Amino acid sequence: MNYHNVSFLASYGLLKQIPPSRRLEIAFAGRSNVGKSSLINKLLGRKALARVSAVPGKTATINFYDLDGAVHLVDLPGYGYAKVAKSEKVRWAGLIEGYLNDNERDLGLVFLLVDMRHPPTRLDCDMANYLIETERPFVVVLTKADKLNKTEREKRLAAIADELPCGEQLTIVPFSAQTGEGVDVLRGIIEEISAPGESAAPDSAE
Ligand SMILES: Nc1nc2c(ncn2[C@@H]2O[C@H](COP(=O)(O)OP(=O)(O)OP(=O)(O)O)[C@@H](O)[C@H]2O)c(=O)[nH]1
Ligand SMILES: [Mg+2]
Repeated sequence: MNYHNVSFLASYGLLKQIPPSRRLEIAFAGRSNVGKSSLINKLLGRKALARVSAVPGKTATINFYDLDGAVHLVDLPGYGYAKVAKSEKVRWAGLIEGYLNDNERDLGLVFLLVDMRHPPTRLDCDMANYLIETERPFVVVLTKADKLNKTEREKRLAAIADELPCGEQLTIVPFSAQTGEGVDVLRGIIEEISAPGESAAPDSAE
């Protein structure tokens, strides 16, 4: 997989605008400000392909990115941002659920991002439950790992499996968009999904 061959494809604000899948899709879900856009940029080695902001609630659309003509990465709007108008929340929820619920889509995996500094929120657990109920395979990514010291990190890693529904059965990956921790692991997972059985070791994923 060539991680330098990436491009922005399109943004959609309404479910009905989204065309049928043209490639295998991998989606990124998580609460607003958890680091979805930063993770996509880090994964694709680009500073600002996906828009990042200090102000939560920035990704108000579903954004599609092409990775080497092989996979489409799908940046979903963040949930749970209190300061967004109710009508916007309803529109976002419609987008997220409508996308995840569409069985016609070629959705290979969802990365569910959870802020590593805190226990998962109620909405994070609702999302995990939703993915379990709809039988969507997903991997949990613990974001902003650079912000924890060693003790905090170990504490969160020990606790998380008990805090998430079916946590014991989940793959859980610590990640930092700042240090690059976890990038190789996520790339390895993406390779495995896009070419099952042919996956190279994460080291050679460049
Ligand atoms: N220290 C640190 N900060 C991060 C990391 N990832 C994201 N951030 C910061 O967290 C803030 C939100 O990041 P985004 O990537 O925009 O988050 P998002 O999930 O896309 O947010 P929405 O689009 O609002 O849903 C920004 O200020 C980022 O710089 C990380 O791994 N480490
Ligand atoms: Mg975003």
